[in-house]
Amino acid sequence: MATTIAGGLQTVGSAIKSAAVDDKKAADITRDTVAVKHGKFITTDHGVPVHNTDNWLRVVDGHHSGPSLLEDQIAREKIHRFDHERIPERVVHARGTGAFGNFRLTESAADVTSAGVLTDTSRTTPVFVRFSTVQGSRGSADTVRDVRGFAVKFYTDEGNWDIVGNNIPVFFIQDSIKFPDFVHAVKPEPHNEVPQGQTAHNNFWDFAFLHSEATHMFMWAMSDRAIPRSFRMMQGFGVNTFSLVNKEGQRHFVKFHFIPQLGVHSLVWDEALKLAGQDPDFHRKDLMEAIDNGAYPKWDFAIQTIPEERQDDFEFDILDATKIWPEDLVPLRVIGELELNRNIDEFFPQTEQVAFCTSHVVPGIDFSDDPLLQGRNFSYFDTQISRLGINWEELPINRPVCPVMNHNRDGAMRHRITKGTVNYWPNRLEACPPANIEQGGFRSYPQRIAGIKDRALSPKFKEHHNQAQLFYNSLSDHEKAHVAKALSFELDHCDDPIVYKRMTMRLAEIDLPLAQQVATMVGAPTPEKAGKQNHGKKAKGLSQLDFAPKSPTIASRRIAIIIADGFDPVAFAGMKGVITTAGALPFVIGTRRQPIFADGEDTSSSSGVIPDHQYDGMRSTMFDATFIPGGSSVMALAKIGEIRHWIAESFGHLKAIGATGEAVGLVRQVLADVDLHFATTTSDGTVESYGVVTSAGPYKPESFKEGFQILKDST
Ligand code: HDD
Repeated sequence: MATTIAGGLQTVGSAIKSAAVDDKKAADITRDTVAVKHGKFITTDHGVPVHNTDNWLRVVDGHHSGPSLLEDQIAREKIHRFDHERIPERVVHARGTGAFGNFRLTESAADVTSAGVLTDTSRTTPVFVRFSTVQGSRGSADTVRDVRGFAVKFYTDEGNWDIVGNNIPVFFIQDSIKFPDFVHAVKPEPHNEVPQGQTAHNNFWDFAFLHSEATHMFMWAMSDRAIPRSFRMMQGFGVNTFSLVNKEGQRHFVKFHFIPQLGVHSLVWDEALKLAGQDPDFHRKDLMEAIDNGAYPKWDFAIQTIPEERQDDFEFDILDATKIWPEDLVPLRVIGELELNRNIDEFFPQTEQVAFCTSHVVPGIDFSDDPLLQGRNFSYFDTQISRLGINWEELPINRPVCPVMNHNRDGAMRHRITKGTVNYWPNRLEACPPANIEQGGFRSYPQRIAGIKDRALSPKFKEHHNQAQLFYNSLSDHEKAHVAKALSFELDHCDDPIVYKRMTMRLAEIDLPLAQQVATMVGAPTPEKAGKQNHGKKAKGLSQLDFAPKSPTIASRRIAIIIADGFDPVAFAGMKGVITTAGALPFVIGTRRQPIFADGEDTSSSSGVIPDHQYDGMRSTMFDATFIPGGSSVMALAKIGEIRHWIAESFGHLKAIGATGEAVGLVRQVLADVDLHFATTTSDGTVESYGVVTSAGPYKPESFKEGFQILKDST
């Protein structure tokens, strides 16, 4: 916008002598001559300054408002533009949030690829990442139970490379032709467009039963992976099997991984449910707040590779997207780091219009015959055309940073100018020739293939339970308990008995006790015997407990400090200081958003603490922990039901609760039956010991307890 204005000014300015009109000169120039000063005033889209955008042009006589005039090109443009603001939302992954950042290669992978982005450690490659849910519409809530999209656009020197992944390493289906059926089944049902942002309905679970290939994936979707605490604390997976090709032309099959340096953390289900209503934009705000506060989220980038000649060495087909490559069979190799460090400037042009394609690979990276990837490669470009038009790659957010030159022409909204008299190849002028391999031209891997045409998959694709068992067996007890509760919740929302009865039979093929527990909860016949021998195998990297933070921290965690008149200023200042020093974000929650006075302070002065929020505007679910300083304030807090609920709910969500002095008694009172340890603050404000309410539940926020340790050590 500003460049257009400056350009416009340039024209007008040249009529008034100097091209560059600085503010001082501009003051001398009345609005009649140069109507626009460097974009400070509203204009029409055709650049004409507007003096009144609040009234339609109409006939008036000083007493009556007469008819509005069709001639009003300014009002018409404004309404036209409004009427055509919406574009089709994504057919899946409609709800998303994006940010900019960089990818830094830390170890060259030249042994397996020739791609510059994965071999040149001197590079820092700009990226844009969009996180998303799958099922809900563009305006649905962030914290629903769902898979999370994890799409990364690398603007490399050799063109854009898109990894269009999820936070779960496998998928519901093996063959992309099933995708429309899957999406129709998971999305709101055709007769009533219910439910929004949920898989808890007949059609999804009917589909899941009728496609046993979906078993492994729905076990992940029923785990805590599907209710992440933050986009910053979840893994990313390319899911499909791609290929890497090195300079010698050797191929390795590859899977891509993003491992969050903050560790993998989830909400608890009750919290996720409440946040969906209390703060539907929780994850979006969390990412933006962290970046605004300099707590840039980082992920280790890792690859798993299998040399082409070992393709058939596994009990599963390595091209099957419903299967992982267990780490003990195919180790991960960390070769880079992804960091997000810049929030978007405007949502629609960037996050809404960003468009990813699995078919966007750069030389050194290629596809595999993964039947899901093959269909994806067709679908993404196709869907962008209907969403953004054929020239969608000219939009700034989608435009490569390297030169684009070809003989593609025209189409709606084309704005790249390609000068010259030929737009075809070969041509007599040798204009815009292809690049040979040595010049960096992309060459598909010369794979030898043989076989017959048939609608079929290879035999190994027919096994659908081993890895679902491997996943469930590898979970900790409390993660398994959460899976059972999630399945009970989901199937409780299925009112067609055939759906939930058949699903409990499917669960018996994974784990009989799980199936029996869920069947009891949802009123299905209790399965008597396991459908399939459970080999009891486990694997690393499947439980969230395998992903502790690289270095325990409470940085970017949101901590509520609850006060009322008469709070203990030493405890308040002491704890607020160490929380801030540790990089966490303290939010003072008061009984009002007016001055709150410390113990003994003169209430007539205006010196009190101005809280960030008053308690009725917030909920414990929006914070990772709570601290309540002592003081005479506690008597008032003890009488406020919302505050007592805040304490009880925080405990129910297994969160750390800190308290000092009289507040210890309040917390103890509210939570009579648990073991409590509390911070005691000495008179000079140091925290002698620290403490948290530790629930009996296993889900202690280790990183947070460590964080309190940091608070203690840092006082
Ligand atoms: Fe997809 C969007 C991830 C299977 C067809 N998909 C989309 C997005 C993500 C994924 C993260 C949102 C991208 C963004 O933020 O704009 N999709 C996956 C993963 C899959 C997968 C990890 C399984 C491995 N998708 C899949 C299949 C098909 C599609 C099998 C079709 C055959 N996906 C699409 C799409 C979307 C899309 C319809 C809708 C919006 C878009 O492309 O840009 O083309």
